[in-house]
Amino acid sequence: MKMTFRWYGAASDPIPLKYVKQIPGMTGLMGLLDKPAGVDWPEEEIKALVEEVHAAGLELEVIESVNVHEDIKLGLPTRDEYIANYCSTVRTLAKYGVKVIIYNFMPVFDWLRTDLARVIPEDGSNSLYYNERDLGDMGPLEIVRRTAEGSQGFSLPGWEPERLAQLEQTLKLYENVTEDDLRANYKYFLDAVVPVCEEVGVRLACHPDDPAWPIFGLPRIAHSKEDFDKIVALHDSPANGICLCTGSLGSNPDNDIPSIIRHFGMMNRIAAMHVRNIKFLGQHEFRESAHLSSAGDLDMYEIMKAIHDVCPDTYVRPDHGRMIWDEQGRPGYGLYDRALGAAYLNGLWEAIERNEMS
Ligand code: DNO
Repeated sequence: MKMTFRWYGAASDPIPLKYVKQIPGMTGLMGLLDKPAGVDWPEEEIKALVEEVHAAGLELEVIESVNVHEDIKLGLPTRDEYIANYCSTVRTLAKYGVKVIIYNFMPVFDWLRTDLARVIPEDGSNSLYYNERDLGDMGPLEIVRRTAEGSQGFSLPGWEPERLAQLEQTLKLYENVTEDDLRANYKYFLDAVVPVCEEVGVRLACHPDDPAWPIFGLPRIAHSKEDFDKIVALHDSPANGICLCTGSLGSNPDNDIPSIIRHFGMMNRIAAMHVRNIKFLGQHEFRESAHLSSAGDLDMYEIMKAIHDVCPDTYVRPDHGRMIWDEQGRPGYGLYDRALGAAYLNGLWEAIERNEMS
């Protein structure tokens, strides 16, 4: 297992790489260049990023994310140009040592919450929160406005303003797109990109829908074991992998996370893991909790044990922390609670390993 940390680049992330390096057991980053979907990432910028990360004593073997252009998901004629750019970016990233590329295939919205700083009454910290009832009252345009407002001035992953500026138009384009259409467009993308990944030694890692159900009537095809069975079958290759996010899939209590990890790990399809805990508050209502098992509803020991048993060499990152100790930062991506999360997950790992040896 390689413990990693999501980092947004020196221009946009208030957390210096030096601090990341000081978290015990941290080996590297899940890093990115802040580029709109569809762009071919320039080699000189990739090179500069890799050098900066290496200079801090960290690795950059995982990129999160290279986003998929909406025209690819919609299957528009313009998709070929964007797919060619995607393939070119894969090649350049591989040249600089990248091994895994995380992305998602969610139409329009990436992750979605109805409150980015919900106060947790027990201890006064705050975290990301979702309540389907609030969403119903809001509608897509309102949620975009509220999310931008709640972001404290930080760019949010998956919420690029230039893309969301065309929200109404994009939502219209999806009106007649079914889940099967989306899956067919997904296959077209994978059939073009996976062979390039195989050639250069990169694995794609598809992030689940977050939350794990359809929203605003949009087709979503990546939120259960059955969905991912279909995705891995779209193009049969270890390079067509999964970024198994425990909190995203885990937002639906019907998803048994340790068993899903075991299922896809045994198929050699887990390319990366996001590990976090969540607290269920009601039907389609949850908040993100501290990583500790007892702080939420997921069994973090069983999750780490499953990783240990079926994909022990994978990349793991602590996911969305709460905001604690009055930290000001990007919602979900502060330093303190994610550092605590990493320390806790490393502790579980050490205990699991020791136990195996005895
Ligand atoms: C949210 C993240 C996601 C993830 C993308 C991958 O915090 O986990 O935005 O990075 O879905 O493309």
